[in-house]
Amino acid sequence: MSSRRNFLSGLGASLGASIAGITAAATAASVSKVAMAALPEPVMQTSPDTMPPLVPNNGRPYNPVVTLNGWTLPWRMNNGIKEFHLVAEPVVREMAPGFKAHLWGYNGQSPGPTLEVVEGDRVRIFVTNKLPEHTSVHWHGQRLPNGMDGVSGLTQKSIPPGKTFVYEFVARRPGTFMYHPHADEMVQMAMGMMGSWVTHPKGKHPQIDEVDRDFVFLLNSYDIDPGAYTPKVMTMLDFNLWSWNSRVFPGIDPLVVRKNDKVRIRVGNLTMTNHPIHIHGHEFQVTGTDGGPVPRSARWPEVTTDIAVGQMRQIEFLADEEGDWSFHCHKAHHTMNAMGHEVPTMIGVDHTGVAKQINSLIPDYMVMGERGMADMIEMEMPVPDNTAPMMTGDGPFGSVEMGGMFSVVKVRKDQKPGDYKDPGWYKHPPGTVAHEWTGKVAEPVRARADTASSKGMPTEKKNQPEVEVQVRKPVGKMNHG
Ligand SMILES: [Cu+2]
Repeated sequence: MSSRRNFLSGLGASLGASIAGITAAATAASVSKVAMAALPEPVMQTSPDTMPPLVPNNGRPYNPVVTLNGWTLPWRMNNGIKEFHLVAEPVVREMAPGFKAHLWGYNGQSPGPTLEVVEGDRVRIFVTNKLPEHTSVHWHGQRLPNGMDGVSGLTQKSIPPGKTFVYEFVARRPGTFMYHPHADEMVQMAMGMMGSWVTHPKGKHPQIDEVDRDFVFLLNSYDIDPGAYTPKVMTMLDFNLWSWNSRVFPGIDPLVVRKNDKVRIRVGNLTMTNHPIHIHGHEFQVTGTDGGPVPRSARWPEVTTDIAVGQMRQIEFLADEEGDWSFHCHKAHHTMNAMGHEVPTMIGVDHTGVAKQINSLIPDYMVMGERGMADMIEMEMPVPDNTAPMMTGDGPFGSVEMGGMFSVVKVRKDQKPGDYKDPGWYKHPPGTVAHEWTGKVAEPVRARADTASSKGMPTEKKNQPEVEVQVRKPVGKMNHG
């Protein structure tokens, strides 16, 4: 507690004598009039784990969301206004076990906490800037007075370092939103400044279903060299870490649901490219965007939905198939962690002899990727300290060979109501797992090149060389957008 007071006293004289009266948001009921006149004490989060949903204990009731590897910011009620306190500051974010990044965020983490309110709520948000440069907060997707829109220079002065600004508006429209700076945007978003916002409907809504599980997270990306801690902020497209809420698999928690739960997942994209988000074993519908609920007549089934830059999508499905179902971005290089981009394709190249010769010069030299790249995972290649494994995650059958934007939806029938602890790996019923065929295997019949014309195939085939010639593309910087 004293460290928080010290933190606040560092904000300068403007708070003055009222500091002693500031109380945590959780004990709002006992806060004195003097304290109410000051801004609420900021609530900080030190853990990157998925926090249990924050059940509201005042204001209109709602079914709270689960922020994947994140949390919801507590508020205090002040004369009917919901008051939040965001602190923009440098943070250390554990992106995966053993891999920490020096980012910028809010209230101790990147992304910042989720803000949850109810349609019609009047909301007041204090934003304290502890960054070394100015900032602002834009409330993406909201209906609000123009001067509350958070665009530095256009609708407000930016918030200088050390100062606190206040935003206030009514959350007019229910839905899924996000917040991020609109000041030195490229740098501040590349450093991890963003957060989710959910406005729950104030009662039964014709286009918004009640669900049992309601998840939210943001897609983000970083360019951090192996062994380094700080993102390269000038990177435009060539990012090497593709994350959900600033976590990479296997650091992303599973989405645990009970069999036959109705599940909603809200996803916002604050990277610089699109992400086709894909689920296994179920079909979903896109039930909403950051523009609001999709009319029921305009919904259709999908197993993948593309989320463009700056877009949000709300997907919903009935979790009626038990198992451990992959849930991931379908761009294959977005389910990989930090890798060198200039690795030539070696599949099919015979290195016999070459490696031996090089070994006499460089004893530790080894050839990578002759048979694909899967070998590299289990070889435990030496990597610099503080580097996320390129693709990994141990499953019950071996390495999952995934990193980045990947998680698992765990559907279980024996999970107790209200208990969403990680149940471990799915225990497949006997006879329901793909397995090796041990019977006779027939050799496939193939057309031979010299008999191709007699089988009605194009005659040019005759002139094809026996060995396929590999043409290697020029090696260089490629855009991985
Ligand atoms: Cu992607």
